[in-house]
Amino acid sequence: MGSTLITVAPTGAEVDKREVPALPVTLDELTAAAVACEAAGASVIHVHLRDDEARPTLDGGRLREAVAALREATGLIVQLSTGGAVTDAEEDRLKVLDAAPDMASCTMGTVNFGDGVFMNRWEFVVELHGRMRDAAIVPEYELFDLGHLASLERLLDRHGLPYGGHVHVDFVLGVPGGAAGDASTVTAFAEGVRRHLPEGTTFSATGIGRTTLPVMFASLAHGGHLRVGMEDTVSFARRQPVTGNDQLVRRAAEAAALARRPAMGAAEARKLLGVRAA
Ligand code: KMH
Ligand code: ZN
Repeated sequence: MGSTLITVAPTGAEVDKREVPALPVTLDELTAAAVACEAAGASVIHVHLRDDEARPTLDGGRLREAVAALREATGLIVQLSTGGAVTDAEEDRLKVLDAAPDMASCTMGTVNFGDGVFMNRWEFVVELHGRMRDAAIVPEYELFDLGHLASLERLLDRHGLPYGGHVHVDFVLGVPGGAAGDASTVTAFAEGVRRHLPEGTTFSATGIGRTTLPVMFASLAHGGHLRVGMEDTVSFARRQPVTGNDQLVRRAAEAAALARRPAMGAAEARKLLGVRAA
């Protein structure tokens, strides 16, 4: 049955620190969260940074500093977000790769995103895919809608496999404007992966807000992996705010253990994803 890759997305670009004080926004808070999440069972960290006012930033200096700090403090695979915030320019999103992370996200199409639009033009996606391969960075292809799966099939057909040769995708479900966060949607995505993507493709799934649990259980049922974190979920249960990212990772690790697929360590995750040695 194998084991379960758990990715933690501790911060994101949308949650407001003033409303959610436990959100890690400084480098110290991010590093402390990363250490606790690794101990709880995470092997990958999906990183968005904030500035001194806790607003989302893609500042190159801060990104390099964060990559170095996370590598120093943990053995986690460091995955930088190239999605940023919906207001970020394409050029700034491409420059994220200059911070030389192990992995980076690559969203496979444009999607309505609450009241905003998360823009991912085809030419931009092709550019991101190519630059990641040139820089030996492993992509995590983010799929917010079923059409993104068809776009990924087209991308791989026309432009080849990513660095390392392994394809890993994440279903981001329950975004207002994207695919629903429920078990039947996870099934549709998992079927799509099996039918349309290269053999051996792995997937994780993320459910936004209250969809976190149905998506988690459905992904495990399909042999998938998990992504959790305060980027996506800030309530642990009804009227119970999340106390920290490690609380969400611990719950995911418990669910994975119950499914007889315990959380995998970072060394196994590196091998699975084709990420360079630490
Ligand atoms: N913040 C969203 C607009 C990613 O990190 O690649 C995009 C996002 C996806 O979070
Ligand atoms: Zn993100």
